[in-house]
Amino acid sequence: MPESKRLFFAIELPAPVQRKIVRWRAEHFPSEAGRPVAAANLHLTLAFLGDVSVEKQRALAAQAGRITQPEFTLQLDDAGQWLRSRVVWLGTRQPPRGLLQLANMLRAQAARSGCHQSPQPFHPHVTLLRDAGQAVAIPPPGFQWAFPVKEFALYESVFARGRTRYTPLQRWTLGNTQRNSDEV
Ligand code: 2AM
Repeated sequence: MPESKRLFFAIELPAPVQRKIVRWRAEHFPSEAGRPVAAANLHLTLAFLGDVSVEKQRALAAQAGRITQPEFTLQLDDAGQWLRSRVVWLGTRQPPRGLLQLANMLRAQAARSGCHQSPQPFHPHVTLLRDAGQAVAIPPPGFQWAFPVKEFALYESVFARGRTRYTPLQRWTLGNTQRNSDEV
């Protein structure tokens, strides 16, 4: 069988934001609420690709490299739970246009390359707890953690020894105005 990897495009969270999230989560959710996502695995998915062959990975990476999108600021100021997917998440009340455009482009490229895309609209979120099948009280986020997003990454998801680890394989910089102006 040809080698394939489980891949997705995502935004990395800065380590200080990951630490703040973990502290906030520990203060507000009892351990039985769900399975906490490890700090280093906290991220915001832009497009899920599924199991992808080496050739398709190359093609998707080349297409991602052609995206020219401005940087934007992401503000985590919302939280909720989806009982159907059994997750508790953090999100943003007003997703910046740059975030939506970036996700739409990556999702469209993925669909054109034959990666099945969920028919659900993109709802930017950072999953905090998994297996959260019972409704839990979601405290109003007493925070407004904002950080600049200057790049996005292609991640591999590997499950080994009972743990999932997300590893960035490749990164692309946003706000490549030089390339834009070169094309003019
Ligand atoms: P989740 O956090 O909402 O579960 C790696 O698994 C990332 O890809 C996670 O952020 C996960 O979203 C997302 N993901 C996994 N399976 C997916 C699917 N079938 N459709 C869309 N996103 C998926």
